[in-house]
Amino acid sequence: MAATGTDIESAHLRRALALAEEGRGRVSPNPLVGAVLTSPGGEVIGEGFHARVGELHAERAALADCRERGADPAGATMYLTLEPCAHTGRQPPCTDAILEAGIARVIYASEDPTEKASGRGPGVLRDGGVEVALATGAEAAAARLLNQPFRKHARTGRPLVTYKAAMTLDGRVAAPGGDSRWISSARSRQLVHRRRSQCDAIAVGIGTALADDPLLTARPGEATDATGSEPAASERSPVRVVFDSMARLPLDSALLASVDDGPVMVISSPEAPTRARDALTAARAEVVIAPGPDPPARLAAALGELGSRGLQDLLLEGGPTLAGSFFDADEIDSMMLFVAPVLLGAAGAPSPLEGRGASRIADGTRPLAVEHEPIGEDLLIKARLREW
Ligand code: AOF
Ligand code: ZN
Repeated sequence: MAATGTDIESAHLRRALALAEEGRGRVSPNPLVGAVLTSPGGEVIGEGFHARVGELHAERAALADCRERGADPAGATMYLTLEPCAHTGRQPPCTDAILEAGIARVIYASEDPTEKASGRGPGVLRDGGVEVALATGAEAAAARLLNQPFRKHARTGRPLVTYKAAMTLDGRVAAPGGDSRWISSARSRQLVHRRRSQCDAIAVGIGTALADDPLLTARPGEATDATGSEPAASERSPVRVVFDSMARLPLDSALLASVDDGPVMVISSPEAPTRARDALTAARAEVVIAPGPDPPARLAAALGELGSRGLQDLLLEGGPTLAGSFFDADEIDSMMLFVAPVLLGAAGAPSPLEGRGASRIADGTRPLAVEHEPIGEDLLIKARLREW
């Protein structure tokens, strides 16, 4: 059967999505964007992606590639994973480049929900005589999924929250006394380090900070020993956030001892003793006060503070009490749950979410989508609770 126009469109958009992926971990706070240019005859004459914040947008990268190949972009079709911008930021408007190049047709797979965009680029192009279409279907859904942190941040001012936890086969994240090292295998923990290196911020509650004295740096290349030894931090340093309402983070904690490897932020309540807050500031942590009449309001205020600092992708690493309050406040967008082949069988050992929760199964939260994949002997379950 001959390929239809839609099949061809889908194939170019899938290629653009794959190109966009190449920028992962380097473009924040910008979105991942990929672009493919085809000649009027249907031949691919240029490819590009947004490689790093501050550098060329995917559109201009694809045009540069086209010219490098000695091809002419006039009359071409441009396939994009995101609507082209019409504003001047760190880069000039992509609409200018598209109009100057004489592109005939632009097909984009997702809208840009930021205030400065929101359809302006497609409008400018239509006014300039370019045929513009928003794709639908599987590629459109994939393009939205690609930039969930960017999209939630643009629409709410808060970061996307991914809760990561490792649990036993009987659903516990720690022994009753708090011991949790290690539930998941070295391979799973390495995967978490890679995920850390791609996010903007990593958060834990003060309970976890006191119990585990974690470093929370991204160490994707870490030797996979079981000793818990802590080698030097990698190139990228996500902000390490501690939800610590009474400002109890110890001044000799591993987190504060490593502020030179990555910033530390402490989210405290207005009730925290001023002296404790000042001591944390003196130890070079940024202390943020999250006000509000109740815990959900304080949590929303805290996430708003993170968002206002441009942090879009937050990895929540526990413990279960903090994660439970995120869940109760409807602030968990997705979960990464590692299930390890070990049984505790202990009453009173905590589960991944220790919140108020639901009292009937019928009132439980059903994720929008669940995927699972074996990671060595563990099983990684990814659940998406919300889509932006
Ligand atoms: C990107 N890469 O490929 C496209 C973007 O500060 P600027 O000039 O880099 O602008 C960033 C904004 O441009 C971004 O938030 C998004 O709205 C729009 N499109 N951005 O970084 C791209 N096409
Ligand atoms: Zn642009």
